[in-house]
Amino acid sequence: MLLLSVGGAWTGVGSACGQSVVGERPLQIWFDRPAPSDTTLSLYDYGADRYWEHRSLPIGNGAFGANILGSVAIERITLNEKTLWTGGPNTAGGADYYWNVNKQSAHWLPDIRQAFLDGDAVTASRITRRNFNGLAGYEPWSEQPFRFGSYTTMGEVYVDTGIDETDINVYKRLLSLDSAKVTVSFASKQKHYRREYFASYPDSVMVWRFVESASDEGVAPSSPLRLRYHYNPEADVELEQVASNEFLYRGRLHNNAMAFALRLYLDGVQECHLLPGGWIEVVPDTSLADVVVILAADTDYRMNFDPDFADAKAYVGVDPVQTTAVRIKRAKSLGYAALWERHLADYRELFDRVSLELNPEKAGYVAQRDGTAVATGASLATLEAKIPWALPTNQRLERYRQGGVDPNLEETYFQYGRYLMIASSRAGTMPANLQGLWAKGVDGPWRVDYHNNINVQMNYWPATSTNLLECYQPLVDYIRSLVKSGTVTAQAYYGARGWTASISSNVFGFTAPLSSEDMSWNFSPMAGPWLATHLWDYYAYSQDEAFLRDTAYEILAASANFCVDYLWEHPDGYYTAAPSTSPEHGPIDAGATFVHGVIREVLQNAIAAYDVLAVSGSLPTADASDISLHAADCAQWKHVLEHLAPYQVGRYGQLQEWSTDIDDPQDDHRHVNHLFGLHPGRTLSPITTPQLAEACKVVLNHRGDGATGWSMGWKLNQWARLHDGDRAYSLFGNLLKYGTLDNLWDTHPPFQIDGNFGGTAGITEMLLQSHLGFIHLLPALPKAWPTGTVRGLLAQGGFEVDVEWAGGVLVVARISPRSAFAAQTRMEPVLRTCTVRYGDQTLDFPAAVGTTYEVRVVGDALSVSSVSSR
Ligand code: FUC
Repeated sequence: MLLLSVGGAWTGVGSACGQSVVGERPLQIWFDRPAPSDTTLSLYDYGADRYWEHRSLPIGNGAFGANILGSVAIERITLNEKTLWTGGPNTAGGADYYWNVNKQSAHWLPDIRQAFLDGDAVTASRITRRNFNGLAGYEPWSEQPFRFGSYTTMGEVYVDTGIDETDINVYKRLLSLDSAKVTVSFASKQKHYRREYFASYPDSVMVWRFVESASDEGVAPSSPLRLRYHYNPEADVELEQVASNEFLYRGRLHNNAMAFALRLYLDGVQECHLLPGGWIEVVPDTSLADVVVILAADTDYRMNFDPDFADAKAYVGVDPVQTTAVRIKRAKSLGYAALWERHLADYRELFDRVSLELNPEKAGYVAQRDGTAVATGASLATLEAKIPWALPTNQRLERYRQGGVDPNLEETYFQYGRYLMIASSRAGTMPANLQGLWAKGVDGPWRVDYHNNINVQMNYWPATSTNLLECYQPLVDYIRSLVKSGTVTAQAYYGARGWTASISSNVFGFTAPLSSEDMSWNFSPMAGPWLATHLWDYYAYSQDEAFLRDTAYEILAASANFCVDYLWEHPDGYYTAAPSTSPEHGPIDAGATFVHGVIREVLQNAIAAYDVLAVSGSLPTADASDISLHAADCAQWKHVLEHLAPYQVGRYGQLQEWSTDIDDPQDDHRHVNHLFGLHPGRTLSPITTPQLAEACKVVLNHRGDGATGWSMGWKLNQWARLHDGDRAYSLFGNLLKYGTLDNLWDTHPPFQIDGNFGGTAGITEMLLQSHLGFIHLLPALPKAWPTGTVRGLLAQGGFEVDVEWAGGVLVVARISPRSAFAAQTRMEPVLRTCTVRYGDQTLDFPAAVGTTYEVRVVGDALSVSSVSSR
């Protein structure tokens, strides 16, 4: 292993510990300073824990996650379980109270519409404000008991190591994206220490390992470790020593009696004692190589797609004492080495599908490869310049902010979004929330909820295009969890068929508006339809027809029906969204562009889904008459789509946000929802609607290139869809420079994960787009990335795509039609037509699963120059 002494820290560039080998570019986030050993931070004040927010490193298995602070004397690890929520039907208010959240307001719609016809927007707005809110408050103090609830911490564990932290050197706290493991290593008084942390999806446990020694073959710590669980103060928790080296914490939240359990098993120990103050003393077996702590956590929450509205326990159905016992028992029998191997295999199977290399000639690794920089004793500055990952991430980021070029940091940011997706969204639990999985307090920003007017949707943009379809499953389940209650909401407010949701949701199927009369954010009937578009997206990438038939179609069709019923047939002949808004500013409108954009998308998706299933004869039917009902629905969707209020261009040449031309060019609001049709939708584009695309550009110029993290992430995607690579790159640069914390978490502020996912999706959009029915290669390549390779991206239509470019132009694209995601359930067509576009050139060719097609520019034209089977 090659060791470089950089900035007082030892930087391993070897193959041990899951790090990449010399010559490859490691994907890692690391710091050379420990967090202070502070055990006084309150779980009530989520904003005060700056180290947690800026410098901790997250791990997770989709459900159970942690942040590693890497403090020396007393290690601090924050814990989260994704379903640990207050609120829901099991508060003291009971099920009736929980579900009684919708107002019966549909009968007000004619009055609002009449007021608009009378030119009386004030009355229209007043009626909407008073009647289109809901009954449940959004703040924990707004009602008793608090029923919307909040995602809440699982607590923290302190590990008192007894190490003197006054004299530490070669400290390193490193998250390897290549292996999904955090390593904390340092030396103190001639002794080396190493700790390793990972969260395993296949075995549903988290594993911590404590070693004394710098090498892989360590020895167990020579002094006892003392552990203490600092639990959620809004819960009752009991500790039981279930075996000499196994401890069980049983908890129950005060608000809704949700039960949870945390189980700790200590391997490689001589004995454990309970000490006063809740400390567990662990005496290592010094004849062994390490002390390993295996943790399992769970709650009594169960997902429910068909909740009984009278049942307070509709979401209760798991015994966490039992599930954690089973997991620990199994993990014990596997042991550390097998747990590690199984975790690594599972993680790499997903993560390694996509690689990205930007400007390799500038990234330093070529110069480093032969080791001459080290051998010739090059100065530290030379080394740092050539090997940017030898710098701690906070210093790299600072250098990037000052204009430093660092393509490997950009790649790392891209891959970090994929890492965070794998760590926070695996099948069997709820989707990634506002902070993914990692929330610090009893309560958090916006309840750390599911925000449906951009945030949860943005979280899932990269799951499809960056080849992580398995991670999409929690979003699908979340959407399913909203349908039954959303049907009640659709009826109550709009007298509509179908279902919808509103601005915020939780893990208990909440779909009503909240109680605030601030309609700028709280009027959000497009939440449901926007979510429904994700079902089609999943099909478009996966080509999983069984999914379309069995899961998606009815939900999507019901959403299209909701849109049809919600629309107002205006006397001018257009179907118009009234009342409507464009989040989260401006008036109540009679036809906000955002709403029409979403409806256009849902109707198109529903029609396309109908066509797919009608052709294969698999429309869901209980009896024969259902076929004609489906056909009638589809005819209505087509009719409404043809008569939907059109996009309008205003006096500045801008795509109008509102039904009238009131846009303010000074308005730099973070939301750009009226460009929904440009991105994530597909009804606006420079290719199909060039004039309207120009109008989108005007909007983005007005809005500017700053904003909150997620907003920069969105505008990056939108500039990419406008095929302006340099502008997209400058938005990406702004996101990384001004919307990113030292640990590369996106910040709103505070930490909010959507921008990470939006950033990863946006980089993908710069290199590959496929939303218009063809594979568009390098649609927005910036000058800053003249050379590069991306491998393993997915394109709609069921293709996997690699692209190589040099000198700013395409070298070759390799396109492989994939088997349908759930191939066993689908009839595989022998050939699919693949349409590829590069610049102004397009090429069609028949493509077969199992074959890879190489596309190049030959002369002035595109051609499939070679074909290989794989
Ligand atoms: C949306 C945004 C806010 C914030 C919140 C969680 O409402 O407008 O900026 O991101 O979600």
